[in-house]
Amino acid sequence: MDDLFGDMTATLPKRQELAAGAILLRGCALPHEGVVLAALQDIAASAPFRRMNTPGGFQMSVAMTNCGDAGWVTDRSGYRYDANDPVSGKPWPAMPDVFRELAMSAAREGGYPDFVPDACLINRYEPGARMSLHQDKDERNFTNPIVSVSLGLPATFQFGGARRNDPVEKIVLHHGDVVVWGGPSRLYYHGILTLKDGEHAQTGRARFNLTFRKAL
Ligand code: MD3
Ligand code: FE
Repeated sequence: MDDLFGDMTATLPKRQELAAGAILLRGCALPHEGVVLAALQDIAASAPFRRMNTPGGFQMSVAMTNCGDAGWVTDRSGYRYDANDPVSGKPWPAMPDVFRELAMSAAREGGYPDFVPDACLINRYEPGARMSLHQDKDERNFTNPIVSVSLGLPATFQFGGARRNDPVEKIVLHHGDVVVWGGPSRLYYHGILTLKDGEHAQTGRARFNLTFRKAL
């Protein structure tokens, strides 16, 4: 193993099973924060963050963009993956190698050696933004995990079970934390509580979350 991330298995990050098949890798992205944030800036320069509208007609408080072969979008007609950015009409920016490598390395760590993401949804939370309890089910094959990378301000993440009314647990996700959501947890309800104000040395008054998916 001689790739950039090969040493990640040597320096095993602290791992914690949050739920069946959900593995938290604390600080897993910290060695790569610089290159990841630089790549994120490049993506946002060609596909700017925007607050999308839900099918129900509400504007999301979280601003989003995407990279990869497909990007998650929502508007009055529904939720879906699209190869093109609806704002520019052009394909989403390519997924940077450092993104794919980070996601694959974490997935391997979490027990998914075959995971190859084709989509990365990038969420930007400013103070006051939140994401209400939902399931991620717009992807074609739920045997693939989702890998999430948190950067910047901390946020309280909320996750329940397979049913909306299942009891929820809360956990604070910090800069550099990575979670692999596979197995039963893949379809668990989850959300992010209202982001508190703060200042982060790398991201300022914001939290970014990257979710790597196999959408197609
Ligand atoms: C559990 N994002 O983009 S990341 C989302 O922090 C989303 O921006 C949140 O929920 C965020 O859909 C949560 C953690 C996460 C991501 C995907 C999951 C948890 C998940 C998919 C299934 C189960
Ligand atoms: Fe989600």
